[in-house]
Amino acid sequence: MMNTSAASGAARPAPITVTITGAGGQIGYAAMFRIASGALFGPDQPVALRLLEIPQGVKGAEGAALELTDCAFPLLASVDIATDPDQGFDGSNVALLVGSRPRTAGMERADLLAANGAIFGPQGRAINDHAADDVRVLVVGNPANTNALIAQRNAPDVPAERFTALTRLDHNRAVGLLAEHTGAAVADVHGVTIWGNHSTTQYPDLSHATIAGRAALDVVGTDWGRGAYIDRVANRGAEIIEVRGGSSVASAANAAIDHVHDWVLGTANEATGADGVAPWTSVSIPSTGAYGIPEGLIASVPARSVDGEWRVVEGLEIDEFSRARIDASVAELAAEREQVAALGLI
Ligand code: NAX
Repeated sequence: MMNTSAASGAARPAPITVTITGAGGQIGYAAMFRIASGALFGPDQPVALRLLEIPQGVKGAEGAALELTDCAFPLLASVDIATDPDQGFDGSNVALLVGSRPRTAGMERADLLAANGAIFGPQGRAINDHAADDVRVLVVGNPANTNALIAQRNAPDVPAERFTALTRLDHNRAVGLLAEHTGAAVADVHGVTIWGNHSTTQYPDLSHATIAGRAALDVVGTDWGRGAYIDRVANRGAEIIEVRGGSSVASAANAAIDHVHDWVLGTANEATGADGVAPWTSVSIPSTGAYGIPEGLIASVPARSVDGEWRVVEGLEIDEFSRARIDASVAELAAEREQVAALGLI
C-alpha cells in the first residue's frame, strides 16, 4: 500500500477512513474530490481516503491521487492506494463499493452474478475481518442490490443493516424529472419513493408524493405519473448513455455522497413544507419484512435516517397498482438471490 499524501490536521477530530473501490474508474474519480473537500461529513471533519483497485486500474488511482495532492484539501488527511482488499478495508468507517464486473456482450445473467460474486464475496470477508466496528457499506457497482447481498452474507460479524445499495440516483432522478415536468422547485417535491431493484423493474412511486403540498398525481395526472414517468425514470441510465455517449458518472457519484451523508448525519427529520410530513429518501437496505418484501432481500424502500440508522417509513398505503409494481421488482431480487445461492455465493 502506498501513501501518497499526508497532510496532518492538528486540533481536529480524527479522520474518518473512507474506502473507495474502483477508484481508478469514472465514478470513483468524480466522487473522491468532493469527499476530500468535505461533502460527506461537513467542513470540520477530516477524511483519510483508501483507494482500492485491481492492478490494471492502479494507474488511474495513482493519477487521481496526484491531483488530490494538487488540490491541497485542508480536510484530506491521507490517500492510500491498495490492491489487496485486506489492506484497502483496514480500519474503514465507510466503504463505497464502486468497482464491479459490468455486463459485456453475450454474457448470461448467471455469468454476471458469478463474476461479481468473485469480487463481492472476498470484499465482504475483508470488510468483516479488517474494517472498523462502525463500518457502513454502500454498494454502487451493478447489479448493486445483489452485490450488496453477497458482500453482506460474507461478513457475518458485521450487523446486516450496515450493508446498503444505491437507489439514491434513481430517487434523485425521480425528483429532478418531476420538478422539471411541473416547473416546480426541487425543494417543493416530497414523498417520492423508489421501490425494489436498481434495474428497469424499479418502481418510482408518486402515490404519496407532494409538490408544494399538493398531491403529485393530481398535479401531473395518473396517465403520466403512472405511465411515461415510470419508464423515463427507470430508463434514465440508458437515456444518459444515448445522449452523452457514456454512463452516468457525476450524478452517480453525487447520489452516493447524498446516501452516505444522510446516513451519517441524518435526513431532515423535521416536518417541512405544506404537507407537514418529514421528508424521506430511497435506500436499498436489508428487508425486515415491511411492505411484504421478503426478509433479507436488499430492496429499495422509503426511509429516513435517524441517529445514524436507516428507518423505513411505516404505514404508507399501498394500492393495487403499486402492489403489482413493487411485487414485480421484488420478485426479480428474489430470483437473483436464488441464483447466487445456487452458485454458492451466499
Ligand atoms: P469504470 O469502468 O469507469 O470503473 C470501474 C473501476 O473498477 C475500474 O477502474 C476497475 O479497474 C475497477 N475494478 C474492477 N474490479 C475491481 C475490484 N475487484 N476491486 C477494485 N476495483 C475494481 O466504471 P464506473 O463508470 O465508475 O461505474 C462503476 C460501477 O457503477 C458499474 O458497475 C456501474 O454499472 C455502476 N453504476 C451504478 C449506478 C447505481 O445507481 N447503482 C449508476 C451508475 C453506474 O452505472
